[in-house]
Amino acid sequence: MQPPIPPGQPVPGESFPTDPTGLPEATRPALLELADGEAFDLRIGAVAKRMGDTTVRMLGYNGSIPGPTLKVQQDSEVVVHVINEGDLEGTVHWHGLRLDNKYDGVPHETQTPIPVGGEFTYRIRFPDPGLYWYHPHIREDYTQEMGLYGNILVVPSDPDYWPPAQRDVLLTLDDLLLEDGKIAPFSPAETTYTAMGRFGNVLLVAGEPDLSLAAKSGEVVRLWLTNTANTRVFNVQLPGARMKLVGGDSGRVEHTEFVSEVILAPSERTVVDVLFDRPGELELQHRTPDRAYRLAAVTVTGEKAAPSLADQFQTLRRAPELAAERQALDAWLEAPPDKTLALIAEMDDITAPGQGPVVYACPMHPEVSSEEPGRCPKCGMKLLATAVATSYTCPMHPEVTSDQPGRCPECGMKLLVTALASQPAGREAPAAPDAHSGHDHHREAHHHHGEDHGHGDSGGIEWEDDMVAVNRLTTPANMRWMLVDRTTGAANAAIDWHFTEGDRVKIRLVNEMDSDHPMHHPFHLHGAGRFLVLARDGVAEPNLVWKDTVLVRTGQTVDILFDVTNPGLWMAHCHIAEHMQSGMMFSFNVARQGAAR
Ligand SMILES: [Cu+2]
Repeated sequence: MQPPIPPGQPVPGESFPTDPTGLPEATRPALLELADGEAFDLRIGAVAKRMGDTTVRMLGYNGSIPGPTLKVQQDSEVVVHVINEGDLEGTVHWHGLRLDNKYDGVPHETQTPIPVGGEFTYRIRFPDPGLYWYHPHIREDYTQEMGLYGNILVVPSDPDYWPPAQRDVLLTLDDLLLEDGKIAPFSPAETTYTAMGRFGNVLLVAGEPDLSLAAKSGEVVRLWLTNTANTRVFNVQLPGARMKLVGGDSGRVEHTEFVSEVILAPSERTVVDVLFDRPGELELQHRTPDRAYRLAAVTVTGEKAAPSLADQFQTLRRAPELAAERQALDAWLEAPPDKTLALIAEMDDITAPGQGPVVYACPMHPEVSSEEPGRCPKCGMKLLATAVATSYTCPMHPEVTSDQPGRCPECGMKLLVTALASQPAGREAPAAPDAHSGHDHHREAHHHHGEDHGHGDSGGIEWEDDMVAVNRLTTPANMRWMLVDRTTGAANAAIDWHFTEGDRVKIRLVNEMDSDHPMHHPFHLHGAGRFLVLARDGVAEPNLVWKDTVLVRTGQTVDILFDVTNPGLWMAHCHIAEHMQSGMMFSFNVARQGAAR
């Protein structure tokens, strides 16, 4: 059931505005260095954004995409005066921050939505160093996709918290779906692309479709990466330079380590130090098992960086606060989970009403078909109707035909199907971004998308939209994503969890293969606390870091240890925007210590 449409909201059937004429051109994000207690305005409004040879209408904070980068000191507080001049009512969620519940930006729960033309003032504190971000929490499948996201860099009180680096470069990773030079339409009435989320075909890095970076020889650059996409998982590599993992969602990692790639699911952050040891033309890339995309061109000049940090770059460090957490890890690994959540989907047949589906096929594996409904033996996905009957005939009286199922008026026999029309359930070429990638990067050779989800070369990740036609037609009405509490059986909003400030809770996340569409989910907990990943499929996490989002791959079981620190009513949800919009979320209570529950 759709709730009634509040005044000022678009009416179903109407579309969001798309005309960029007369709008200010989107600018580069400003760096706002904010002192403790400082206040500033954050204005949501429409902008014109150049995308290759076309210009589209998008939304920005203070006229830029991404919005301004907030640079603040750990333990400081700032006041943000939000003015909503966007397309629909909104809130601002301060992602990853452990903050006062009333400023968490959850509509109808922690605040009244800010109407178009309205304002709201947030007081935001920053207890933890690291990289965070802000975005809307109403229809973010639309609003966040339109450009409403920005970073927060919290500078640690301890000057030795991070290894030395010459420069900070903040990069949001996103994608946008363009069709015929326009942003593919959204329905104001409902979220579409509910099955896999909305994949884009243009990659936007720091808001740019074709970003160029420069570095000096011997320079150590810290890359602060945030995945702001609706659903796309990024696997970031930088061939020709050395990459060292130094941090994650909330602060530094237990031990720094040299890596060749980092994987970020929607809303996850990763901090890597990069040493460019010699001059040359490099590429920051996103690499799936099948393709490589250029995220940015990197020109390393012959100019030498001074002073040289090359020696310090070789030094690997440990974080004592996380080494201390590791001491207690064995006990937590052995402990039974306090809560177990299953991640599953229910999907209706996407067929015209009144026409019985007669052939079922897997949208991911079209060679798999059946006359009966069921699941794909290769990937576990629910088989979808691919053909429907368009003509029925009585076998005894061939002159009796109908376009509806029924019985023969002559003899009462059930009419049998005599003609079929195919449905748009067949697998298509994925709508993959090919923006500015050289031909040599398209290694199309074998696009065998995970022979077996979770075990094949896809690694339990849906890297592309492999069922575009079906995905586009899915909405919360025909596709229901669910978090199910395996103890109580309650699903989504019916889940009723109560914790107390100071609790540590072991939560088991089970991404079930027995689901109408098994796929990965980035599971996010709001600022009631932060968590450590304990184990993935029973394997202890080798490098701890405080997190607010964890990627649960297809078929995977992930155990997390949630450190509950902030009282209030908080959300848990999948961070694929379309999954959350289809209901894959719930709220839980955290009581103050000593307070009666
Ligand atoms: Cu999900």
